[in-house]
This record gives sequence, C-alpha cells and structure tokens, in this order.
Amino acid sequence: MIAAMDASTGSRTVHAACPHDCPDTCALQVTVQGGEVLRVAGAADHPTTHGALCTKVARYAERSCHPERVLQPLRRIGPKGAGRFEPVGWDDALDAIAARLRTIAARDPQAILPYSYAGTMGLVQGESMAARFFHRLGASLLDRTICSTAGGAALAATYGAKVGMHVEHFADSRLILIWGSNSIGSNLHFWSFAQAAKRAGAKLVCIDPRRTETADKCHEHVALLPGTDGALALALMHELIVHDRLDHDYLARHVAGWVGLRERALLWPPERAAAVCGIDAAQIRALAHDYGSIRPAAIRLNYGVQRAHGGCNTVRLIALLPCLVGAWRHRAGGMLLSSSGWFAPVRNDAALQRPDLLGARRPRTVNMVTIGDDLLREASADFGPRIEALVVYNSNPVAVAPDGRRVRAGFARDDLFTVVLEHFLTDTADHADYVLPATTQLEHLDVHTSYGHTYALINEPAIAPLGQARPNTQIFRDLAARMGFGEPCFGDDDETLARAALDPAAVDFDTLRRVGWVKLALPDAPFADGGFPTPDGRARADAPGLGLPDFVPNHESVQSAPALARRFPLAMISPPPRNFLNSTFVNVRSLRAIEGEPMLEIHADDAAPRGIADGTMVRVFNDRGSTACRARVGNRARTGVVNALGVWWRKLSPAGSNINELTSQRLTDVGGGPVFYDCLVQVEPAAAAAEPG
Ligand SMILES: Nc1nc2c(c(=O)[nH]1)N[C@H]1C(S)=C(S)[C@@H](COP(=O)(O)OP(=O)(O)OC[C@H]3O[C@@H](n4cnc5c(=O)[nH]c(N)nc54)[C@H](O)[C@@H]3O)O[C@H]1N2
Ligand SMILES: Nc1nc2c(c(=O)[nH]1)N[C@H]1C(S)=C(S)[C@@H](COP(=O)(O)OP(=O)(O)OC[C@H]3O[C@@H](n4cnc5c(=O)[nH]c(N)nc54)[C@H](O)[C@@H]3O)O[C@H]1N2
Ligand code: SF4
Ligand SMILES: [Mo]
Repeated sequence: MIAAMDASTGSRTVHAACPHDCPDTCALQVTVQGGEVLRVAGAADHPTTHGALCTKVARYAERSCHPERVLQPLRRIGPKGAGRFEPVGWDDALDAIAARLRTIAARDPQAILPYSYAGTMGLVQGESMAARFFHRLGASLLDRTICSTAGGAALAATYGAKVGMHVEHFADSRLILIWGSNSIGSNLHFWSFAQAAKRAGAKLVCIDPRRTETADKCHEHVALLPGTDGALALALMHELIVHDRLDHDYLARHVAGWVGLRERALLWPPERAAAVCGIDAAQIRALAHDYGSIRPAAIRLNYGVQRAHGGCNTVRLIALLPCLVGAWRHRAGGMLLSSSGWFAPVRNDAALQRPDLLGARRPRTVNMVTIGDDLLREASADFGPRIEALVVYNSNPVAVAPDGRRVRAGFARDDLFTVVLEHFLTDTADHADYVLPATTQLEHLDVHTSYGHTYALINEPAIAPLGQARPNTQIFRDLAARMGFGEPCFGDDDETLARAALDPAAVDFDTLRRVGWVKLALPDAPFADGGFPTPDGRARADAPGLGLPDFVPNHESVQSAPALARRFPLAMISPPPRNFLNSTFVNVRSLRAIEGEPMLEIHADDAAPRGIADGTMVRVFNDRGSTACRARVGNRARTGVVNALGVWWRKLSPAGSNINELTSQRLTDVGGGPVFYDCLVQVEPAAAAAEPG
C-alpha cells in the first residue's frame, strides 16, 4: 500500500522495513519517482526509529543499485573460488539445478544442505518458501546457531523465553549497564534512549573489553578480559548479598533456586573475580554499590558476551541480577538482551515453513558453525551421508563462519554442488556452481518482527525487481515446480505468505499495511509481579537440565590454556564495526572508505615489545591460520587483548583473507553457538613475517 503520493512531482512513498540483522529493525519510508528510488529515510513517526537511520542503510539505494549487483543467473566457468562465471538463462539454470538435486535426493536427500541466516530478517524472504522446499525434499536440517543460540538458551532457561524490557523505557532508567554492547555502532536507536536517560541524570556504565565509542560516552568503563563476565556477575551478587542490597520479597516469590545460587555467589569475593577479569576489585565494589542502590536500574546486554565457551552460563548469571535487586518492579528496570520471544506466540512459523511436509522423515541436523568440518567429513554411521549439495541464501559463510581455512577447503571441493542466491559475488558466491540473482528489500514484499523492540513492520516493494532478479520465494517456487512438488502450498504468492506470517488477532495485516507497523499489546513492566513465561511463572536460577549457572572459563585464555598462551598470548575479539553489517556493505565503496582497511587495535604495552607502531602492517596468527591487519596503537584495546574490527570480504582485503582465518569451530557450553571471541593469537610486524629464513 502506498503511504503517500506527491501529485506535483509524481513521486510516491511506501512503508518499508530495514531487513538487516540489527536489533533496531527500523521503519523506513522509501520515496520513488519514475521507477527510481529517490530516498530511503527513517519513518519520523515510528516510536523507536524516530526518523533516524544509521549511515549504512541511509545508503541502501547505493547498495541496491550498485553497478556490481548480480542481475542474471550465472554458471561457473573457472575453478571454485575464482569467481569466473558466464551468464545463463533462468530456465537453463533452474533445470540444471533441479536435475542435480533430484539425482542426489534419489540416493539420500540428506546429502543436500540448505545454508542460510539473517541476510534478510524478513519472515517471507527468510524461511518460508525455502523451508517448505527443503522440508518437502527431506534435506538435512540446519541449526541456525551462528549468532545468538547460547544467549537464547540462557534466556529460555532463566525467564522461559527471549523476553525483556521495552527499549523505550530505558529513557527513564537511572542506572544503565551497557554490557557487551557497542550500542552506538550496533544498536543506535537504543542509544538514543540511553542518551535521554543520561541527559536526565542517569549513570551509564559500559562493560566491555574494548574501549568502544559507546564506552567513551559512558560515565564508567569496566574493561574486563573477554569471557570473564560470569565471574564479574558472581562477584556483583556476592556484594549485593554481603551488603544486604537484595529484594528479599522479589527473590522469595519470583525466583526458583535462589538458595543454591546464593551459596555459589558467596564463593566469589571481588578480589577473586578481579583476578579472573583483570580489573580492580574496587571497581567491582563500586559497580555493585551502584547496582544495589540506584533505582530503576536497567541492563542492555548484547550478544558480544556469549561468543565464548561459557556463553550460556554467563548470560544466565547476568539475567539473574535484576531479580536480586527487584529491578523488574519498575518498567525502566530489568534487562533487555532480546525481545524476539514476545513475537513467538504471534508468529505462525509452522504455517509458513510447513515442517509437516517432512512426513515421517527425521533428517539429521547440521550445526552451521561447524560447516568447515562438516563439508570435509566423509559419510559415516555417526554423521550420515557426505554433504553433496549446498544451497546458500541470506548468508555469506565463506566470510563469516569460523576457521576459514577449513570452510574454504570445504567450499572448494570439486564434487560439491553449490547454489548461491545472492545480490553480489561475495566470497561465498565465488565458490558457487550457480549464482541466482535475488531481489533486495526495495524490490520485494516482506513482514518483519524485531529482536530489539516490540513492533511488527511491513516492507512493501518500492520498485520492480532489477534486471532478472527474483525474490527468494520465487526462486524456491520455481525450483519446486521443476522438482515436481505438487502440493498447493508451493503455489502461495508472497502476499499469501505475508498475510499468514503473523496471528491476525495480534497484528492485523491491513493495519500493518496502512500504518507501516503495529506494536504488540504487552504490559509496560512485564515482570513487576513475576509472571515470567516459565511453567510456574518464576525466574529460574536453578534450571531444569542445567542446574545452577557458574563461571565457565574460555577454551583459550592465559588462565585456562597456559601452554597455548605461551605461544599465542593475546586474546582476540572481532566485534562489528559501525559501517558494515556482518559482511554486508563491505563492497559499498563509500562505507568501505570510512572503515579504511582491516584494523587491529592493540595496547601500547603489547605493541612496543613487538616492535609495532601505530600504522604498522601486522600479521595476526595462531595454529588455525593468519591474516594481515593495520595496527592501531591506542586506548581502544586493553593490555592482553587485541580487537580486530569487522568481517571483511576476503577478496576486498589486502591479505586476501579475513579474521575468521583465526577463529575456532568450537561450540559454547550450551546452545551450540560459535566462540568467535574465545581465540588466542600472536601478533608481529608483517615485515618480519616476509623476511626470508
Ligand atoms: N553496525 C553494525 N551493527 C550490527 C552488526 C554489525 O556487524 N555492524 N551486527 C548485528 C548483529 S549480527 C548482531 S548479533 C547484533 C549484536 O551484535 P553484537 O556482536 O552483540 O554487537 P555489539 O553491540 O558490537 O556488541 C559486541 C560488544 O561486545 C564486546 N565484547 C566482546 N567480547 C566480550 C566479552 O567477553 N565480554 C563483554 N562484556 N563484552 C565483550 C565487543 O567489544 C563489542 O563492543 O548487532 C547487529 N548490529
Ligand atoms: N569473526 C567474527 N565472525 C562473525 C561475527 C563476529 O562478530 N566476528 N558475527 C557473527 C554473527 S553475530 C552473525 S549474525 C553472522 C552473520 O552472518 P550472515 O548472516 O552470513 O551475514 P552477512 O555477512 O551479512 O551475509 C548476509 C548475506 O545475505 C545476502 N542477502 C541479503 N538479503 C538477501 C535476500 O533477500 N536474498 C538473498 N538471497 N540474499 C540476501 C547479503 O547480500 C549478504 O551477502 O556472522 C558471524 N561471524
Ligand atoms: S541497520 Fe539497524 S540501525 Fe541501521 S537502518 Fe537497519 S535497523 Fe536501523
Ligand atoms: Mo548476529
């Protein structure tokens, strides 16, 4: 539906939504004239977008209308990874793909694996027709773990679902702990509310190994070692207990397992945690004092904390803090990691994805984090058939998945048949047998929920598909027809899918189209009097099957792996940069110009003994691999930790590789998540590496 027309210019504006994997899920207004996009702007009247977009999506038209967009199907003519293709007609491409998939499926459909993540967060262009296709086929299932499953498991264990505060209410908080979140870079619209609170006198504390631009603007910065947040949370509990800053009534009525947790926390005096976290005990005491005395106190946790071995345990411990002090009593108190669970009851995922099409078949599940190893595995009783075909959409695994050397070796297999639905020739598309041109958010219909606020949004197509691009849904419909899948659900058009996506009693589709968004009806302070979505309504310190949470050290740290740390003494994290979104936008020239080149932040005390100065090209390496970065010596990195910013496209990096060359395929304690930030490395000047002998 058109939101506005301007008769004088002939332009029209449509309601849209930002498709990216970002908690803000902004409401967009896209203005079009004569089939061209004039402007992509934030909706001024949407309560969390309030007219502002990040720099990246303000340039969405530059990305969509990029001269290097893939606009016709392509067939590989060079070796895998070389990125050499010839154009091919849609019919030829679809026929060839269907024929190959049919042959493999005749032996065992589980040898076919879909690989997708959140290139678009849309319910229609994400897992709707695609999931129907793979369910009908009986392909292997993909466990979509690459981002948030450790934290998700923690929220499910503690609160019963991925639920938390409304982002708007942070504006009224008096104390905000910004924990493992570079909000200015990755959660800008939360940051506006935090700033409003700051202007009204609130205290802001940033807990992050990196001195981020967000840390710069907070009153306090707790620069702990990566993966040690669980120890910090336990010590905060210790202090709340010994100084009796507890809300005894809230704990007694609304928390299960407090007695056991209390005992465990008493083992963690600030000095013990300080030694683990690499910070001062006095800083922990001061933080505990603030958290125990300032009301309302809110925590904005982000996924940075759970990309280490103890990811789930850490998030469970942090998620319990608001229960200790009864912070949930106030709408501006509590915690927000994800709001996506609020949408779970109103999403009709089964109607969209149709798992019933599996019938009695129960295919194996492959964890997307270990795609490197799994592509290289032979058939076995344990694993099942070797992976023979991979269909990738909404993801760029050759850049983003850990242990890049293994991932590339897997994608380079000559006997692997790879189809990639993409906008661009990414590092992954370069390894494809066929690249199929997909539409962007400006060209297709979608419906969005959010993991950072509680509004559902519509995305109306603003322009017709460019070139020969087709929506993901259409590509899977076309493939289904060629595979002979006759079920009527393969005939559903995008509007039918969009209308089926959400429960009409909660989100009326016609209102969604008219207004652009609909807020879920939820209480302002959802857990003021308990009522967590657990069976008995209580938050759980002691969770079924998991017991009590504890500090779980990293797989790789100076304390937990001293022998490894002698060779690779620096802990490396690789958090998101402001102007890319995962690996998306790296190929947008104006944004790449702002980010410059792959960067490694290092503290002067670690740089000097290695002969590294600001601007030195360095080699970063461990036993898994190596890459090159430009050193930035300064106060953004603490001692013992180096920060590599962003997941660069390998082929757009000077070294031809990226930081995932160094990360490991190990998994988190619970949830099967990745451990990108649990990674020991060594750093040396690149010149030293180039010297002969
Ligand atoms: N601009 C931009 N925005 C993004 C993204 C992007 O790539 N660029 N990515 C999007 C995605 S996929 C997601 S999942 C979301 C959230 O993505 P997150 O990865 O949670 O994003 P950040 O807010 O940067 O939070 C990570 C912060 O955690 C810090 N950190 C790393 N290890 C630790 C640790 O052990 N403890 C603590 N306390 N902090 C640690 C990092 O230094 C960083 O500042 O953001 C989304 N938004
Ligand atoms: N070292 C390190 N690695 C990381 C992280 C980190 O912090 N450090 N972060 C991790 C996290 S949190 C995440 S979520 C993952 C993200 O990993 P991915 O979900 O793979 O994210 P992107 O790299 O943004 O790649 C998305 C791709 O989808 C494509 N796309 C977008 N829209 C559409 C569409 O409508 N149709 C089709 N067919 N394609 C589309 C885009 O062009 C893009 O190439 O990366 C992880 N990798
Ligand atoms: S990437 Fe995030 S902040 Fe930027 S427009 Fe999209 S939702 Fe908004
Ligand atoms: Mo993510």
